[in-house]
Order: sequence, then C-alpha cells, then structure tokens
Amino acid sequence: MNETHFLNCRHNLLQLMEEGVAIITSAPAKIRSNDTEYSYRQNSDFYYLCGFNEDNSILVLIKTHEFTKTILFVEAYNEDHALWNGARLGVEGSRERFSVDEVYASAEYSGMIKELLREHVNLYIDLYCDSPRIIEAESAAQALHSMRGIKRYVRSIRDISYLIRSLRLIKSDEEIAIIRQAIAITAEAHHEAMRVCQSHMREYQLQAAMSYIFLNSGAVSEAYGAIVAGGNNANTLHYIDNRDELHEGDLVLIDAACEWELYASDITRTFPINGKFSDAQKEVYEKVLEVQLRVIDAIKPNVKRDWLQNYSEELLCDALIELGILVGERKALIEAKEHKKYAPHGIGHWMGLDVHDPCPYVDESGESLAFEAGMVMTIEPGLYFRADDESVPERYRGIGIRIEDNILVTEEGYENLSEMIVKTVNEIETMCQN
Ligand SMILES: [Mn+2]
Repeated sequence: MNETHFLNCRHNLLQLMEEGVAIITSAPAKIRSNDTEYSYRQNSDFYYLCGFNEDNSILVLIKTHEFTKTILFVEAYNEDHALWNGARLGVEGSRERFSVDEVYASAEYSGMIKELLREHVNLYIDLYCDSPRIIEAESAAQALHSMRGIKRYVRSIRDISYLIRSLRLIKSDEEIAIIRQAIAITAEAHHEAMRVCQSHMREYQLQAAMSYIFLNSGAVSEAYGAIVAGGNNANTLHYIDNRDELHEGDLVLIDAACEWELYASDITRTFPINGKFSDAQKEVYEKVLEVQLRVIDAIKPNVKRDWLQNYSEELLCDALIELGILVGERKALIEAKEHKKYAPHGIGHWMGLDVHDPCPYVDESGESLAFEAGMVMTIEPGLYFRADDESVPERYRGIGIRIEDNILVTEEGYENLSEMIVKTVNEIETMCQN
C-alpha cells in the first residue's frame, strides 16, 4: 500500500475531528500458551491510519485551530530482539519509511503524554479498548485538570473508533485492489477444494488443500477460522471442528478465505462431495442461488441496507414456500418469523480490514445506511435443514447450503468481486470432476 493512501486516511480523520488529540494504539502481542505467542495481527484501526505492523506502537493525531500534527511512537531497535524475533524498524527506520511529522521511541510516550494533551479540550480514544497507553492518557488529562496555570483542559473524551470506522466504510481504489488479490487467491483455493474432494476424506484434508494454496500464494493468514462442514455439519453455522469424515452423497459447505495485506476476503461455496448433486440437493441449491443472484442484482447506490435485508428474507421465505417447507402467506410467515428457523442469519456484512468490518450500519439518526460507491459487503443467503428436523420433508433433511460472494458497490450498481468462483450447478459439477 502506497504511503499516500495512509496520509489521505489520516487527513480524512483529522477533517472529522474537532480540535483535540487522538490516541490510537497498536494491538498487543498475545500469548497462546506459556511462552509461545499467536502470530501477530495489527489493530485494524491503527493499521488503516499508518500501515505500521509492529506491536507496542502508538499513533497520536493533534488538531488545533492553527495546525495538525501526526506523531508515531515505535518500539526502539533492540539487538536482542533482532536476534531472537527479527529486527524492528526502530525510530530512525520509521522516520524514513512513514510520512508522519515526528517519530519517537514508545518508551518516551509516558514522559510526553501530559505535554501533548496540554491546552486541548477533546481527547479522542477508542472508548472500548483497555490499552494501558489509553489509561495513561486519561490519567494525564486528569493531572492537567488540577494543574496550576492551565487555561484549557480536556472536557470531553470521545470515541475515535467510530470516526475511523465511518471512513473505513468507503474503500479507496488501492484497498479494492488488495481485496481483489485476496479474493483471487481464495478463488483458487475453493476451486482446488472442489477438484480434490472425495468421499472418506476428512474435512481438515479439504482445509489443508486450501491452506496450501493460501500459503503457497503468500497469503500467510486466513481471514477467519475456516468452516469445512460435511453433510449435516453445515447446519451448525459456526462449525470449525473440521474433523469429520466426508460421506458419499453429502454436500460439503466451505466458508474459508485468506487475508492479503491485512484485507479480508470471505467466500462460501457448497458442493457435492462425490461431484454430482442429488435431485433434492439441486432443488435447494438452485433456490439459494436464485435468491443470491437476485439480492446481488438489487445492489446499487442509494438502496438502503435494511431494505436489502428485508428483500432477502422475502425471497428466502418464497423459496421455503416453493420447496413445501413453509405453508401459508409470505407476509404472515415473515411476521411470525417462521423463515428464521431455516434461514437464521443476516444477508451479509461489511468487509475490509476485518472480515466483519465494524463500520456503522446506521447513520447518526439511527436510519439504515444507503449504499454508496466504494462500499464492500458480502451477500450470503443460506438455507439449513437439520437432519433431525421433522418439520422438513425427509429428502431435504441434513442439507445445509450457503453461497457467499464479495460485492463492491459502484456508481452504476455493483461489481461481484468473486464472480470468477464457480457457483452454478453445472460449473460446480464440472470443476469437481476435473
Ligand atoms: Mn461472511
């Protein structure tokens, strides 16, 4: 990602801020067990603003009526750390690499924070983050309040995350290019899973085939824990056990995708383990696919997200009526939430630096947001019929199907960024038999 992108992001955030100081901290390194750590994942809000990927760093944005200033605190270069864990960029390296105004060692933060907050009235922090650096800033504000000679002091502590996440809603061309790359690798992995799948394999073996593609393509991290759910396991929405045997005649639902330069992709495909849909599987599959295509086709600027959700529920309810699973009038069935039993989750979510991008879904007044060019979301209708559900005709029991793509809103309407991943019955059967 180009340095200009991060400069723009900070500029946009400063525009949204009133006079004051914003403090955004990096994610802490996390212990997995004893002395082994999880692989490091940066705080998305922090990364969005500066692209720095090390822990123990702090970004400070200052806005006065006269000027703005960006300060980055980074962990100093350390020989020992370089030997064991690899070299940190350090203060000098960061000065050269980042277009921030000033860089200091993180160790200097505690001694400087009071001075940085002096004469400011707004302190912007992530209100829901318990970083010790943020607590230090709050204490510094308190100390300043009772100090002699201070004319202005912090009078409000405000949430910076909301502002950052409002900006994260609209992706720049560079961000979209990175998401496309994540999706390209994920596409290859889904196709590989279809090609290698055979009955009697274990779910994790399909996962391994996909992981190989991810890693071999340089995508060292999944965007979320993969779901590889054979047969009835697909009806457990967040099934991540992935250990069961794949059975002849069942479908397998795979919700798995990689991250590229910290940007997510999020793709689900459901296909027959033996490469051929049964009649019952095909009936349900084609209903879900039709719903997905129609919902995607309704996406364009100014359509409200709420409306899209309701529209998708109507279509899913119609599908359930057509399959003979629900009986009655659509309106009454939806009011009674009858469809929710078989289609329990929402139609999709924002996607970006986080797979579930935590951007707002409503505006300041609580009204559902309308789509704008540059927004990226998933569209993922599903129908789930548990094996033990006697309210469903026997032929459909144990079938769970979800189809998920990643959609970019454009000026003209939309672009399905994951269009290259096969999804019609014919395309899937051909890929499986490859
Ligand atoms: Mn999703």
